[in-house]
Amino acid sequence: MARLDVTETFHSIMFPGHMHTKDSLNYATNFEFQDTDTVIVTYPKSGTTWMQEIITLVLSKGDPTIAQTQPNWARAPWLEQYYCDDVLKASNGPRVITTHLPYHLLAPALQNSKAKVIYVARNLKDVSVSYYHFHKMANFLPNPGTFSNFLNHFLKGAVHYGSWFDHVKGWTSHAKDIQNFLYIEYEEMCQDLQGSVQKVSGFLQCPLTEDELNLAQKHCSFNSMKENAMVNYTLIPQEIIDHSKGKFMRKGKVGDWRNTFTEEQSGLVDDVYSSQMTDSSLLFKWECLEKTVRPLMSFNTSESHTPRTVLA
Ligand code: PPS
Repeated sequence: MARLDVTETFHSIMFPGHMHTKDSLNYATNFEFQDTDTVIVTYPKSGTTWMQEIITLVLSKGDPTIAQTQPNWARAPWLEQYYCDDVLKASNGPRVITTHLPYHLLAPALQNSKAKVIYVARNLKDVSVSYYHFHKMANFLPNPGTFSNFLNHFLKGAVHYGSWFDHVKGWTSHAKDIQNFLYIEYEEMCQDLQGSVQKVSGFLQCPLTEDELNLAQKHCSFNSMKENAMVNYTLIPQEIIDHSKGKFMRKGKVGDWRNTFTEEQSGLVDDVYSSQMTDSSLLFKWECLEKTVRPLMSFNTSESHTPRTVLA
């Protein structure tokens, strides 16, 4: 499947035609989830591949064999991509499925499902920089032009997979409607990888011994994954991902946006963030670290698996 220049528009959201077709997107929205499924949900560049690796290692009790011999898309295929059905049919054992779809497109399929949903969110400034660099190397995404040009499109949601704001708000505001939901932030994974792996193992009810946990943590570190051809996308031919233009495992840092953003761009994002998130009670940990946008009055700590909320 080439279609490198094709954009597939589905429910007003653009998707790269290289991996998506109308049929594959319809397949995703009508998917029959099983209660034993684990579903990784992310906006692009938010820690998708990392969570795929963590889950693989949790399920294999820290044994890296599968992580080092099977590409991530074969272990945790993207639901909306054309090959998903074939991969799932060929798999045995509990299914791990990945998706970048917004909540409203998957909500009907997920209704009444007991599938375990893990939502990974990342600071939108770092997401925009990571996404910009990925556009430069991925020949199935449009040429991003300058960062300033890309950022304007990104803030309007006029990029592939749609608006970061709609994605994050859609999924987190419906966390309570999903029976088994774990919310985790990329920043938390960077700050406390062992704790994050433990959180995932607890959520998947797949306890690890201390040795297994240490092994899992070791193999999903940035440095291990950077060298692992099964997750660093070097298996993808040059004409599809141009590896001379960058690396998929690029920096893996929190706050790297500071090396790209001007002060003006940072202010613009803060303003758009404030206006777009007024109807959201979500308080990101990175907000606390960087600047508190709204006063922290009270956390809802009754359910550790759902996003923390602030009563403003
Ligand atoms: S994609 O294309 O949507 O699947 O991309 P995604 O996997 O969501 O995001 C890629 C970014 O995640 C970083 N990454 C990691 N950071 C820290 N530690 C580990 N182990 C790790 N694995 C992936 C990757 O480097 C991309 O971020 P940037 O900022 O570009 O480095």
